[in-house]
Amino acid sequence: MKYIIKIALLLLLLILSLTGIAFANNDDAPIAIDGAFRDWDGKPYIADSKHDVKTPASDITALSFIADNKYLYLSVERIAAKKSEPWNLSVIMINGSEGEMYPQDIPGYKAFSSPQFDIICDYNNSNNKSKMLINVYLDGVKLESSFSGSANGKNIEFRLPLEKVGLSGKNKSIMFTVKSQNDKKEADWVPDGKTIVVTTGPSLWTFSYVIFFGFVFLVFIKQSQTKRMSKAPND
Ligand SMILES: [Ca+2]
Ligand SMILES: [Ca+2]
Repeated sequence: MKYIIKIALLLLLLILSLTGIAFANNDDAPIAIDGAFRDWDGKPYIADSKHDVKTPASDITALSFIADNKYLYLSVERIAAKKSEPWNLSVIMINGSEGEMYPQDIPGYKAFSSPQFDIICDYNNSNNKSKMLINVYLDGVKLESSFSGSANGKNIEFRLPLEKVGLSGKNKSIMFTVKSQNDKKEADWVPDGKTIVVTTGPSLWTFSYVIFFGFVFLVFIKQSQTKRMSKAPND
């Protein structure tokens, strides 16, 4: 019996050490998409390695995230940017159920399909970095557009409408990962080989954590198999 308790405690410790756990306030619209970044203080945050891609403008150093029942809010920081260097990000909605399913090829992860948001930023012929227009696309359709970059060109914030990928509503788990890419076909993934999970409200606390892709993949596959099985009698 003692042995079983010991094993259970060890397992618990292992799980706790594998997951970075963060709590965050989930008031209505927790973030203003306005190019001011103070509202991200105390929100869940992941640091990413510097120099894991050669191009500084594509090299993500930090990602902050939070969700309410309608949107996933993200703030991204990169290592450096020269004048008018574009951002080119994709947010892979791992458990998204609506929108076009794109085949995903993520390092350390089995091939699967899911919807993705694409974030294309455009300086609108201006050298003033805070005048950068940040556009959110899904399947080639522009859904959001805002001037929400920092003046030094290193930070942007934006929000993704969860309804479009079937993940809006109360107490939904949202699983995602972010890719920064460029014309030289370099890609910086955040987080590396793991996925981010955020739970929507309505509780005052949003639960968010990072887990290994493999584990998420297993859960995800199991869920879709269960769905398929429960659908089968109607086919
Ligand atoms: Ca803001
Ligand atoms: Ca990086």
